[in-house]
Amino acid sequence: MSYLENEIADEDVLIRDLDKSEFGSKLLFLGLAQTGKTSIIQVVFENKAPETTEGIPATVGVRRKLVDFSDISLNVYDVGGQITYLEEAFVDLRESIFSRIKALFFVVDTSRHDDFEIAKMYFRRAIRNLNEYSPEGKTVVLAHKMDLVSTKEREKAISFITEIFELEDYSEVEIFETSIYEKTLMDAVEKALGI
Ligand SMILES: Nc1nc2c(ncn2[C@@H]2O[C@H](COP(=O)(O)OP(=O)(O)O)[C@@H](O)[C@H]2O)c(=O)[nH]1
Ligand SMILES: [Mg+2]
Repeated sequence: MSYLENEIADEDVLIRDLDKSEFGSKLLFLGLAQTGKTSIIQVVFENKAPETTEGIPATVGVRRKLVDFSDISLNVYDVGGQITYLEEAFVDLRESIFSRIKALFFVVDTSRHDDFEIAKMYFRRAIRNLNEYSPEGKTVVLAHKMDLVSTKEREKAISFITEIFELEDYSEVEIFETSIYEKTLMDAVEKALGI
């Protein structure tokens, strides 16, 4: 078995294997590597315990999972955060990735200030693609790993990301503080989905 096959769990498929006839609402998780996208998906949609996400392998390419969440069928897309996968998502796979999206979750590791500028660049590209292919789609920014920020610094952290990402230019975009170890994560996902 090749390294790549080894990485792919049974229920996963690479996006290249998809046909267009998918059902369920589509959610897209985007963000730089190691920000917590796959962990969020496992905790929220697969009922995994947060601790079990420590050391999960980096996501290869784009992965899709069909899940049931609060009686809704959802197609959850997890885009590997390495720059090559992001670039592929924004170029070759652009239309299939960004079409028919109900909600885009842009995940930021709140504790890694040095990455905010490059994250912002991908955020803006994501918004442009969403506007083009899924103008009805909702965008939320998850200021994630908030457990690593002290309670009194959290508000400041949200303001900082809001400022760097220039979120005041995107009145329809909401930002939520989240952590896989806190209830905030489920609250944010439910709000984004209008549940
Ligand atoms: N402290 C903390 N660590 C997290 C959180 N979410 C994910 N992680 C950890 O961050 C690392 C990278 O997560 P992963 O889901 O692989 O990131 P991805 O590359 O964006 O898919 C893992 O060790 C996770 O356990 C969080 O809310 N708080
Ligand atoms: Mg991942």
